Amino acid sequence: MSEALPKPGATGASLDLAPWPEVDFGSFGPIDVQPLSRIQKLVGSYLCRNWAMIPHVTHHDEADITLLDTVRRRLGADQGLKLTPLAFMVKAVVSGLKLYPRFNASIDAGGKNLILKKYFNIGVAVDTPKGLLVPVIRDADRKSVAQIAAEIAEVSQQARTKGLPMDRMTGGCFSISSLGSIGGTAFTPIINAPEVAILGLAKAFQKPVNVDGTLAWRLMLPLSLSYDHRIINGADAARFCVHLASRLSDPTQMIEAD
Ligand code: CAO
Repeated sequence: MSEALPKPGATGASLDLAPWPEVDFGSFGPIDVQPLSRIQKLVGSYLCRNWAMIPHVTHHDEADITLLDTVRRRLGADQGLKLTPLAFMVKAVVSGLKLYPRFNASIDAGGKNLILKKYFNIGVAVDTPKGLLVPVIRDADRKSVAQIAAEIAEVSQQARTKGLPMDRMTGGCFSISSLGSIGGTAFTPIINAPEVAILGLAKAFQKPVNVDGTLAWRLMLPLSLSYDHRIINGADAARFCVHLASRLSDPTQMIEAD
């Protein structure tokens, strides 16, 4: 059987979808109509494209952040800054991208080449009243955990109050979406094309874990890694998450490396 080779990233394949259902909702009961914001419409079209065109798989794991939680609270108090697990996670992800370069790659628009990036720009999803924005922390490999925390606080505040210019949201290599301050045990984040993976963080929780033969209560952070299965295989996704968990279990190493 001979089949023409598809062009994965070419121009946006036609999906031949059924039309969106047209329903007269008002005929069933009272309703309000709210126009979608410009950001919601724009982000919505990107999400639909990414969900339809990228073969997503989501790998779930947990990281023991018991020590990290103590260290971040002590360091935050000493330095007078808000240090959440997210800033440490940005550093752990950079380390993962260095070890597994296919996570820091993109398929080019023609679908013929894999571009491997040697810079480390990490997108962080921010929930704003007008919709989802993803500012990028540039050169995260050259910033300390404290600098990253300060930048996340500054840029998320700006995103929520004034919005962000395009140049703060471009050039990302890998994104992180943290719902940990709200709740949840796991979710399926949608990859931010042309990136090839995104990490979701749900709410850390206490759990009895076997530590050297003894059951101990540990603070566990749920990780949900969605990856583009054209570029990354499941074994590498599992290794990537194990690496993240290993980095997070030793937070002082991350701080000392700064
Ligand atoms: N588990 C438990 N607690 C967590 C946590 C986790 N995974 N992550 C953060 N927290 C805690 C923080 O430590 C902080 O508590 P303390 O003050 O006691 O330390 C509290 O939750 C609030 O954190 P925060 O949300 O202000 O800060 P952050 O760095 O974790 O996140 C930001 C910043 C901008 C990413 C976040 O505010 C946000 O907008 N998240 C939503 C992202 C989103 O919408 N994603 C979905 C995209 S798809 O629709």
